[in-house]
Amino acid sequence: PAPRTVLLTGAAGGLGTLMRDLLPAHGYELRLLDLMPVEGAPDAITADLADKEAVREAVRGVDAIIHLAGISLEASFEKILKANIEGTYNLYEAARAEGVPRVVFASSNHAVGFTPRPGDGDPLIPVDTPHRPDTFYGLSKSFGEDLAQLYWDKHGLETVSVRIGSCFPEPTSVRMLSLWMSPADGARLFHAALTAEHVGHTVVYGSSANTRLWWDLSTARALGYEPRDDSEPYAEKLIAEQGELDPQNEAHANLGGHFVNDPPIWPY
Ligand code: NAI
Ligand code: 15L
Repeated sequence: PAPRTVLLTGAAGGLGTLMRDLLPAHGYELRLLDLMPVEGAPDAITADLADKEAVREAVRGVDAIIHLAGISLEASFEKILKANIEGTYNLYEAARAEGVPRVVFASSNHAVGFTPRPGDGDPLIPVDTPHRPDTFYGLSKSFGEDLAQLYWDKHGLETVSVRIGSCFPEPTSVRMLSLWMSPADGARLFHAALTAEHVGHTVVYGSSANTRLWWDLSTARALGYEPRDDSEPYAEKLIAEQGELDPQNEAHANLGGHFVNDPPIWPY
């Protein structure tokens, strides 16, 4: 049967807030978890992924988990270790112990951020390109994908790892013209990842059907994902404001953009 009750971790964050609005229309009842209180949701679970007991209780009885919680930008290794590496381990261990059959894991383009972006006429980046994290943050997403593979091979717990590009209401940079995932397409992709049969551990890229796409959406489409949006209507204005990407600039030459140079910037 299609999953109905879904635990959404990171529900107070930017993407979590967008998905809280959009996923119920696809037929889901959401159970919410975050370190921070979730505005307008008094029933949300306020817990740290470090709290194994709370995480175990939070996953009990759900049909699937969308795992968004964690540090979403570069930070010190110690902070990334706690929130993203140990936190994701705690979540998978709880899911295994409670028999939750599937996780949709918010991986990131930054797991492969040092991959050169394709130029005109070059092939799109495939999902089996080697991990080339651009930050400790990206490294934690590489780890999460490997953890998902381990829990599939060893325990039969399925995951769709979605290497999200940039999911915001609108693209705000020239780079995002290639990586943008509209919130509505994001909800469509999560829905496909929750309902496709026999996914084992599947890695997909997460974006809309952008004219300037850099990566291959075929594994996402194979789940039943049919993107409807394209960033192209934003192109003229963004290029007029910011100029075309400069291949001589390292922050423009790779998939991960400025993350290849970013110092730890996480505020807490
Ligand atoms: P965000 O930073 O707005 O939200 C993350 C949420 O996780 C926050 O509400 C935070 O309180 C919570 N959190 C952090 N540490 C926690 C812990 N130890 N225990 C419980 N909750 C914790 O990030 P955003 O943009 O909403 O991203 C959500 C997920 O998607 C993140 O895992 C991010 O890495 C990933 N992602 C997002 C992209 C995007 O375009 N928004 C692109 C690629 C990946
Ligand atoms: C990410 O992984 C971040 O979580 C998000 O805030 C954006 O910076 C996005 O990548 C991006 O590369 O645009």
